[in-house]
Amino acid sequence: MEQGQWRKARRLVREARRVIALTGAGISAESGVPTFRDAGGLWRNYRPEELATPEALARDPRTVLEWYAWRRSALAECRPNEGHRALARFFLRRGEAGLVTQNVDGLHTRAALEEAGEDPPEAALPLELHGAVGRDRCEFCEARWPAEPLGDAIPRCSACGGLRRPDVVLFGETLDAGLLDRARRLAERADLCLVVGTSAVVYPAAALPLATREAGGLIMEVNVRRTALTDVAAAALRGEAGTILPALLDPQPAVKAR
Ligand code: BV8
Ligand code: ZN
Repeated sequence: MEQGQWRKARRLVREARRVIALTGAGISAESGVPTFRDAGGLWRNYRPEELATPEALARDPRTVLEWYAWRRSALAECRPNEGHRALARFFLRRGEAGLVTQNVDGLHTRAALEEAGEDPPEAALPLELHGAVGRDRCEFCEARWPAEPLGDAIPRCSACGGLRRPDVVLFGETLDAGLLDRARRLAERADLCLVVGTSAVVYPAAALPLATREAGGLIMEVNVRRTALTDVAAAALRGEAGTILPALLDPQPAVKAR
């Protein structure tokens, strides 16, 4: 990336009063988590939009729950990468929350624990718009549990007998209204929306950067390729999140005056 654009991007970050970062599956690609729509994506011969739906879960719970069990086992080997950690450090330094993720892999939370220790300040923690695959919830009541390995029987809620399912938002399900409200307010008040590793096709999350722009803020994109947002971004940094984010966000050592 040429120097001028890089200097402009670093200045935009330095001068931003309020920043929201929206991340997608691309930020976890370097951690070995398969993305949704890239080649070699998530599942051998299904499309996530077909499997990750309440209809599929009702029609064929075993196949859907096996898919999530497979994803959980793949995730067990993954660790946060330098992109997750640079974002955790960035919001820790700024001291105010602004990290919003579409991902359900829990890697932003693990990066915050690695960067800020056992009880990270809220500023370093992500708003997980689509939930977390490391948790189960009951399809009927509010009961939640840490995810457990799938046994032979379809797991049931001990309190009400409802289906125990991953605590994620499936396609066609509504997001938690409170979380979405908080994310929208962060986007509207931000003067910079940093969009990292998302194809920006899934709504309502993909509307957040546009909310920043409509309120007069700027969009800055970090992605290995063009997306639906590239043309409306004030800066589009082409490359891998794990490489770009530390260089973009970490305070650089002051250049020694020669
Ligand atoms: C909703 C949890 C109200 C599950 C996810 C018809 C019926 C019903 C709904 C709809 C419909 N048509 C449209 C909708 C709305 C739908 C939607 O937007 N669909 C899309 C597919 C068109 N949205 C919903 O259903 C939402 N709910 O709207 O409720 C409603 C209700 C009923 C009817 C209408 C409306 C719920 C959406 C949440 C779905 N759940 N996850 C699970 O994970 O199992 S979303 C899922 O996709 C993941 O969370 C993922 O994060 C997300 C978005 O994908 P991306 O993150 O962008 O990943 P992708 O692979 O696409 O892109 C990766 C990017 O990274 C690429 O750009 C690549 O270039 C880049 N990259 C790769 N490597 C790197 C990199 N960048 C940087 N560095 C690298 N190294
Ligand atoms: Zn229950």
